[in-house]
Amino acid sequence: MLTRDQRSRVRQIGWIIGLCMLAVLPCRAQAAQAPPLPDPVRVSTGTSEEPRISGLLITWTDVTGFIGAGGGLRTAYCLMDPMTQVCPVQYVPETAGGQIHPDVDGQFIIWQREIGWKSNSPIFVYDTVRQQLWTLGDGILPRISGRRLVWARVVDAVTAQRDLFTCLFDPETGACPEEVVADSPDSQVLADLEQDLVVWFEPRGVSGGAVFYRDLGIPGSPIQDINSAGSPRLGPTASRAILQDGILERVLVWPTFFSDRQARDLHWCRVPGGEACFGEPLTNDEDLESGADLSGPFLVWMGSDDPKQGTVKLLDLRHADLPPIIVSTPDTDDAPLFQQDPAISGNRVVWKEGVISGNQPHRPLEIHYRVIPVQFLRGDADMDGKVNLTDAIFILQYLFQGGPVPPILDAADVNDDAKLDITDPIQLLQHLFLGGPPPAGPFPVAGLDLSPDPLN
Ligand SMILES: [Ca+2]
Ligand SMILES: [Ca+2]
Ligand SMILES: [Ca+2]
Ligand SMILES: [Ca+2]
Repeated sequence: MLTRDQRSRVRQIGWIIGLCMLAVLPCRAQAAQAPPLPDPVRVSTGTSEEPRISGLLITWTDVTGFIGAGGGLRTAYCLMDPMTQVCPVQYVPETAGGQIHPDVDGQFIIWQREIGWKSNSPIFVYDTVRQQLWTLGDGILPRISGRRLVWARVVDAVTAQRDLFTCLFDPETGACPEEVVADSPDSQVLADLEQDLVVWFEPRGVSGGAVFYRDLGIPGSPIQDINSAGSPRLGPTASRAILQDGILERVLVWPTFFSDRQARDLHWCRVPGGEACFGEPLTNDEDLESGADLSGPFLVWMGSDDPKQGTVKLLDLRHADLPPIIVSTPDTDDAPLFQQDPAISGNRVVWKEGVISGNQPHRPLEIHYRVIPVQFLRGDADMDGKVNLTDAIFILQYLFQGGPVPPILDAADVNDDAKLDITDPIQLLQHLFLGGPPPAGPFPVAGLDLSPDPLN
C-alpha cells in the first residue's frame, strides 16, 4: 500500500510527465519540420558563368558583350548585405583580354586572362579592400586559399602537358615566389586547395584518372596518391574542411567517373590518412552527381538523372543520415531549369541558372544565391563545436578588424536580435567570465533558429 505522501508524489510525477509530454511533442514536431527556405536571390542578370563564394563576397565571369579576341568576359563581384540580401555588382579592373576562371578567398579575387586551353596566360589578383590589382606569373586555372595560390602551367605546347605551381602571395608587395607542386609525365588539371593542402586530378585514358594531394604546410612532404584500382575518377572538385569530433580536418570530394562519362556518386576521403578513401560513397541515390563543393560540414553538388537539368542539393555531413536539402528549384511551370556549378561558403550557396530550350541552356544564365537554415550552436562563431573565448575574439575580429566572415552568421548573433554588433561578443564574454546570461537558443545544444529572423 502506498502512503498518502507516496500517492501524492506519484500524482505529482504523473502531472510532470504529462506536462513534459505536452511540451515535448510539439517541440519534436517543430524540430522535425525543416524551416522554409528563404527565397533565392538573383545576384546577376545577363550571361554569368563560374560562380564562386567566400564569406559574403561572390564572384563570377560576366559575359558583357561580344566575345571576340577574348573581349566581353569580365570578372564581376559583389559583397552581399546579409540583412537586405542586396549585392551591388562591381567589376575588377579591366585587364587586356577576357577574364575567366575567377576564384575568391577572403578579400582576394584571382583570375586569368582568356588565351586558350593550351596556352599560359597572365594571372591577376585583386585586393577588394585595398582596391589594388597585382599581375602574377603565367599559368591557367588559378585557385586561392588564404594567401596560398595554385595554378597549372603548360610546359609542353605540343602535348599540352601541364605541371602544377604554387606561391605565397604577399598583399603588401604583390610578390609571390613560385615553387613546383607536381611535375610528372602526366598532365595535372583541376587543382584546388584548402590552406596548404593542394589536390589535383591527372586524367588517364578516356574515362578517368587519378586523384593526388600534397600538404605544402609540411616541408618536403611527398605527393600522395588516392587512386583506387578499378574506380577511375574525375576530380577533385573540392578540398574543403570538415568538423569531425570537434577537430578540423580536410576532405577531398570527387565524383566517380563511369564509362558513359557521367559522374555518378560522390566519393570522399579524409586526409591525411586515406583509409576512408575507399568507403561508401557520400551520395548513392540514382542521380548522376557532379560539381561538388564543401564548406565546413556542408556539401553541395548537382544531382540529376539528366546531366543538363540538375538540382543543387546540400548535405550536412554532421547529419548525413538526413535527406539532402534541395537548394534550387528543380522546375518552372513551363520550361525546365538548367542549374549548375554550385559553390558554398558556410551555409551560403551560389549557382548559375537558366532556362533550357531544346537540349541546351538558353542564355542568359544568372547567378542565384541562397542562405540555407542549418543546425548551429549559438555563440560558436568559428564553428569548431565549442563556445569559448576564441569565439568572442572571432566575432570582434570580424566586426572591427576585417577578420573572416563567420561561417554561419546566426551563430555569431549571440543575443538573437538578428544583428551582428558589439553587444554579441560582450554578452558572450559576460556569460563566459562574469556569470552573465547564456547565448539565446539553440544553446547549449546545436539546433535550428526557431525564432525566424532575416539573419541566417
Ligand atoms: Ca567555437
Ligand atoms: Ca546580435
Ligand atoms: Ca532568431
Ligand atoms: Ca536567425
